[in-house]
Amino acid sequence: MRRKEKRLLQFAGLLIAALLFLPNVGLWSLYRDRVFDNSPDTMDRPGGIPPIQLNQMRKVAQVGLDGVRRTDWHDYEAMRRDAARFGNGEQGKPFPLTETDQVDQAYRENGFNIYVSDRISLNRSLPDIRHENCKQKLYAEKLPNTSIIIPFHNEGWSSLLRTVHSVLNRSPPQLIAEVILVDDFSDKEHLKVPLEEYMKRMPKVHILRTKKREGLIRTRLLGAAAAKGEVITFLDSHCEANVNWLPPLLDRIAQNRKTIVCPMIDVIDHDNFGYDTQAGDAMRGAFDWEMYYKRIPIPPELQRDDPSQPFESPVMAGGLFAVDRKWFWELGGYDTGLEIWGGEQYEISFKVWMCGGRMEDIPCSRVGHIYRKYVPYKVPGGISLAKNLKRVAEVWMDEYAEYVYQRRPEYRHLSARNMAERRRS
Ligand code: LR7
Ligand code: MN
Repeated sequence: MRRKEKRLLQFAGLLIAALLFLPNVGLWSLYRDRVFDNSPDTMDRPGGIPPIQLNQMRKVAQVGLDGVRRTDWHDYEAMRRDAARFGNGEQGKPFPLTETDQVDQAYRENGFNIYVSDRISLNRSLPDIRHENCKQKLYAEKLPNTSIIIPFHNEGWSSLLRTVHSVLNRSPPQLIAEVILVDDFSDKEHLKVPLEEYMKRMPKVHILRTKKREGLIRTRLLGAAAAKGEVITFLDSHCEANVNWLPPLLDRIAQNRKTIVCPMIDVIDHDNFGYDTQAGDAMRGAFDWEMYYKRIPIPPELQRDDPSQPFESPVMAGGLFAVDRKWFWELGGYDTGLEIWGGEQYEISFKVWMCGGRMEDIPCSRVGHIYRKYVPYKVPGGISLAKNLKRVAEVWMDEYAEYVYQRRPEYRHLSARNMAERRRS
């Protein structure tokens, strides 16, 4: 009898411990759900949580011919929770705008409608618009972890926080070493003490600040210099990471550390915050002789039968990519003579291709970005995009810089800081 009671007690103890501590079962999982959820206008869907197919719950692992153990990295529990959300902007739906929502003031400070952003949950759900094949893919069980680096200058409160929430909500925690927010000398009050107070509840998030306005290039470098993760992943300060966005990026770097990878960049509408793919998905980055960035169709001979496969890209859009941290520094990081905005996407792209690395777009990784209506921030006097572009062309394009001068004769006599010094180094 006694022994039986003891057994019973032991069992009860174990049960309580499991309830408290087991991930996804225990009470901590409830805590994790709630602690970040300060959502406006979000309720559980009437009629309960939609069922999820059983085959989607199965976590599989396989050993490939290369001996690498691969696993299903999807977080089905989080996906189910997302699917159950409804309310303003949920499932990436456009916010129903009235004319009063579209006053100029809403756009002035950010170049997008911050009133709408403020009325959408920081944890809003997004539509899973990946190619069907992405849903079956397995990635290495052992992946490098990453520091996420987000530079910002006078970013809106809800757009910045939604970036951070989406990353933490949709990434396997063990793959996120830290999130580094780097403030490029913002003067908005909400980005000072209130941001620090808010981030106290997110121990992985650190805030660094520049001592003067540096521009996005040196601001990213400040974050990268502090980063401890094996990989660094840069994002703009107004993004939303979509389902299982991170493992497909890290997996390519794990296979070849000299690969720089970019997610597919989806569009978050600057008026209504609807989430959608960019027009024409089978496109990749390019530029013309004016150094104007554009996306052009992937040439037919390079198109894959399976559109979920990674493909090579000559130049990246700039803001959203992951790179092995040591490789980033072996490439020399960014040219610190590039000011405020622009040109750095070519510089890093040219270097990776010229130094024996490669650059890829990864269709199974999707991240939304708010394309602004206009640039809201000031650029200090004497600084211009043209100078950055000239500098990149002169340093890296050799005789091809001449083509740029033919199209932009006014670049020829621009003085771009420290050019000779850069070439020597
Ligand atoms: O002075 C500044 N200091 C900053 O820290 C100016 C900007 N920033 C921050 C800003 O808060 C944001 O997080 O730097 C980031 C990029 O600035 P944006 O959002 O004003 O740039 P963008 O989205 O208009 O421009 C694209 O091209 C830039 C060229 O320098 C950068 O590479 C951006 O990261 C890049 N954005 C993307 O690639 C997302 C897809 C858009 C495209 C194409
Ligand atoms: Mn941006």
